[in-house]
Amino acid sequence: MKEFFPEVKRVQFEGKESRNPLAFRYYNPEQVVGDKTMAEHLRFSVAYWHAITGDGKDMFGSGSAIRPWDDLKDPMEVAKARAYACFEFMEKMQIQYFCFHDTDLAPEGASLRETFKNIDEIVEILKELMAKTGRKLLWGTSNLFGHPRFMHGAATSPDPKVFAYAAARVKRAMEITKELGGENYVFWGGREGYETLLNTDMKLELDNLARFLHMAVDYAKEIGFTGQLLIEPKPKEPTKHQYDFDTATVIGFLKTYGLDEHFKINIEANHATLAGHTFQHELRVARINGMLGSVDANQGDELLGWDTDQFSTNVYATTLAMYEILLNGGLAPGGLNFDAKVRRGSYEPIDLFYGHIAGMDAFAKGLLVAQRLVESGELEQFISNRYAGYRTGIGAKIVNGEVGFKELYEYALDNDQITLKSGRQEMLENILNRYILD
Ligand code: XUL
Ligand code: CO
Repeated sequence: MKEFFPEVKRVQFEGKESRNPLAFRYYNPEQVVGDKTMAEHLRFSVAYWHAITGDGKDMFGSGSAIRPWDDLKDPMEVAKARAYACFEFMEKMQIQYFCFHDTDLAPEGASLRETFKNIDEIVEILKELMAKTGRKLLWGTSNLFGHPRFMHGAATSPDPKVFAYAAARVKRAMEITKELGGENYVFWGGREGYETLLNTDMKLELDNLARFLHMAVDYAKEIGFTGQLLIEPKPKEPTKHQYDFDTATVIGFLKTYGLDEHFKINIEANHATLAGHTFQHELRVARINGMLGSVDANQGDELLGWDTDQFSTNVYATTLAMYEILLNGGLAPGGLNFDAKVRRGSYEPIDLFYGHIAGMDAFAKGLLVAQRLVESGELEQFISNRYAGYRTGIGAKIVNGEVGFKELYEYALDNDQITLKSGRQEMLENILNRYILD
């Protein structure tokens, strides 16, 4: 078998003194952190669409990437080469999982039947490679946004034929995910949103989106797909307003339509930024609602208002993310999927390695810091003390539902002298820095 990335051998852990840019300085898969190995905590995944299919094209220019299959002309031959290259990449990066959209795997055919045939051919290769290497599928999904047929949405399209077409794609993508032992199935509402309310029946679109997801739940049950179903929130791009705006919006939507017991959330860091939230905020909202399912690990640029999908290098953010993930008891069956692409100027194959190494080390370091933070209990202790008033006296009565406005009115009349306490934000920020820097 052809070696696609001969310039890189297996990327190994060399420790923080290493100056080898093709080594891990923090990610040591077998190292035990708390009750699990790093590999078990982090569950890294390669995003097929960025790492393998992506070619560096953007709104202003064509693909810039040099890839080892560039000499191949036949699109199916390219698709096959990519499948083998993906497994070589995972092997060399020590990454156990991958994720894909149906369309990442193979070119669209002239008909839906032909498209499925193309995809099936690649799925057979993936199956073989998975059996041979022990690599696993974190999640599958269907791309219901790229083709012009989805210009007005998929499940929220005004045209029921598009709704049906989208259903057929999800049906097949879910079957494939099951066939490959996928541990989750993701719904990112690509074009499920609107450009203007002047032409939009918002109520029908939302009702239809819920109908579509109910059908997906029913079908998963019918075929015995037991993986976790996930929704990935995003506030804008490509539509001006996406219905899955952020975690809180998605949870409200799921509850409104009786879907909440069937879905969890796949949180993407850059989507949090676009929604005006921190990554940690989105993780916290999902966690406290028991709905933190998986993570699309990347980061945005704080000076740019669009989805830049960069590799995570911000250790402050990865630390706080891993802190939420540890308090969640982990992510499994979810994981950390690098929904991240190298910059257009980083056009050489080796840049794919540098990108993933940067992200994996940033999360490994974040995990190590977060574990010490959780073990010390320093932050949780502060929070617990801050709310101590709710464990005794009138606070306990409020929490236990023993008082209403009448009783609180009487209480307030006799207790109107209030002594406030500092929130100590700067002290806490410095404590966090101590854990990161020491
Ligand atoms: C788009 C995005 C998608 C989803 C899967 O912003 O994040 O790649 O992760 O469709
Ligand atoms: Co994503």
